[in-house]
Parts: sequence; C-alpha cells; structure tokens
Amino acid sequence: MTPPKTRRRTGFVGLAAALSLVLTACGDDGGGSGGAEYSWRLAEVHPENYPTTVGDQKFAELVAEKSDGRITIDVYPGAQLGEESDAIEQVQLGSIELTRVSSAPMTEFASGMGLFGLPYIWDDADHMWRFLKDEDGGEKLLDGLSDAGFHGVTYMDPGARSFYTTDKAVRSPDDLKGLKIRVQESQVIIDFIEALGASPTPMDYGEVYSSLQSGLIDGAENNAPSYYSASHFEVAKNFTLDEHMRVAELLVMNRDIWDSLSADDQAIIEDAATEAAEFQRTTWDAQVDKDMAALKKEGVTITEIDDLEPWRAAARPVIDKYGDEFADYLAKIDELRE
Ligand code: GTR
Repeated sequence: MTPPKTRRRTGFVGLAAALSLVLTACGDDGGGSGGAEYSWRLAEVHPENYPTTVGDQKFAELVAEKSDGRITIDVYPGAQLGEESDAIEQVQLGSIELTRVSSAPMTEFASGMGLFGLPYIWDDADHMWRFLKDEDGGEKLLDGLSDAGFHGVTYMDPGARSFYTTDKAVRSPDDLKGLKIRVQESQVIIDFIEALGASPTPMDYGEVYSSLQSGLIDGAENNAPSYYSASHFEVAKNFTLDEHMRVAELLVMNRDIWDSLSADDQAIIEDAATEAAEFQRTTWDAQVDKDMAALKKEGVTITEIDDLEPWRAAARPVIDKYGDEFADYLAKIDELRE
C-alpha cells in the first residue's frame, strides 16, 4: 500500500462527527493514549466467520490496540444495521460511521467503482491486487469516493463471482439466454447480464434466497463463500465457474468523521486497515477451498469452464460501451499483467 494518507479537510464537520466524539481528553491529541475517544459502528451484511466479517473484526481489534482503547468499533454482521444500500446511505449521512460493502452498489455514488463490474478483465487475484494497490489504479478510485461524502479506508478481497442457477446447469453463455439473473445494483453489471442475453434483476442480497426459491429469478452470481454461507446453493444447485468479475470489497467511513480526526488517528486507522486487509486476503483461498468442498458434499453440480473465449466474446459489448470511460484504468490493468 502507499503510505498512510493524512488528508485533512477544513470543511464542515458534521453532526455525526460531533456525536461520535464521545469525550475529548485534555492534553495532546496524538498517538495511542491521550487523544479523543470514539465509539463507532461498522455495518456488515455477511455473517460472523465470513472472511470480510473476520477482516472487520481484525480491523476493530487493531484500531483498539493501536489507540490504547480510545477508539472502539463494534461490528454488526448479518445485515443487522440494514442491507448494503441502507448501510451506504447511513454512512453517507453519518448515522453509521463505517461499513464494509461491495464496490458494486457504491457505483451509484462514485461512478469509477463501476470498473469492478466489467467482466473478464483480471488474470487472477494477484493481478487485481496489483491494481488495487496502485496509486493510479485502486488508490485513485478510493479517493474518488470522497466527493460523495465517503472516505475509502481500504479494499478487501472479493474473490471471483460465478453464475448459479435453479433449473439447468449453464455450460455456455447461450444457456443463460432468457434467464432472470439477480444482480447487484450497478448499471455496468446490468449491462453485462444483458449482453449475455439474460434478464438482469437487481435486488438486495437478503432477498436472493427467497427469490430463487419462489422462482422470481432463475439464478444469481457470487463467489463460493457467499453462495455457500447465504445457503443459496440449497435453492440453486448449479454452479458454473466462469469467474466473470472480481467486484472489490470496500471498507468505507463517513468523510466528515474522517476529516475531523487528528492526523495521528487517521494514521492509526490506515495502518489497522492495511493490516486487516492483508489478513483478510490470507484467509480467502482457504475459505473458498473449504466452501467448494462443502458444496460438492451438498450435491451441487459444479461446471468448470475451460475456455473463456465464448464468454469474453459475448461480454464484448459491455467492454466496448465502457471502454472510453475506463480507458485509463483499463490501460493500467493491461500494464499490470504478467
Ligand atoms: C458479496 C459481497 C456482499 C454483497 C453480495 C451481493 O460477494 O461480499 O457485500 O454485495 O455479494 O451480491 O449482494
């Protein structure tokens, strides 16, 4: 990662910032002890033990440790504070200080995040991470959240998303034609599903299980840990490993609160986030292996895709549509291939 950012803004410090400041101790404002005390909430849609939740917890622990207990963060997993779109709005307003969300629904607030909805652009996870850590790549996209009232704290690993369907196993893009596929709230992803000839149906994550079960949708797409932990495999037993997108996970904070912090506290948060993200990343592959084994045991039909070319060709219109908008980022992504 690039060195900790200590961006200071002199603008309005929101009500939320004032409210989340529990107590200001006398004396200096730096380092672990002796600064202001804060108590924050962090919203997460995934259950406990899911890799991003584990990453959130690690972040909270590290922040507490590095601030000598001055800054406490309570993680609320399982969408207790609302679905992703609600959590994002609440963080923007400052009624929740932090949330870990997918970059897909952030596209509505910062169009640059739409980049992560483009299909088949990464060689593998390492390639994506080289981009995420690049100051003209992922770091710049994080900075782009600021105009919408967020501070982009860090990325986490999103794994790769693949399709799953209720009735028949999908072996080629043609098999998706006419199917209703649930998507995250992002126009780029909607366009991708349309390019494949399927019918995109945006909805909250929490509604996917019942919608698969009732037949409102014919399929959805996600990484193996989500497909498994949300039990979607129970009602959509065909998993097609085309690994079309890596939709970066984000940890975001209300920008006014961020701006109101001392440079030392900002550094504590940046350092803790960098360590927590590295830690989350190391847990990812093992979780995927574990969940894939469990899915096999549950009788899920797993379809491997050896040749991605027909998929890339079918998705070409969406790359063409967004090619100009994301030209610089796509050039950077190409430059970072090995
Ligand atoms: C997961 C992601 C969640 C949520 C979910 C979805 O992979 O971690 O934050 O965005 O996908 O599809 O809604």
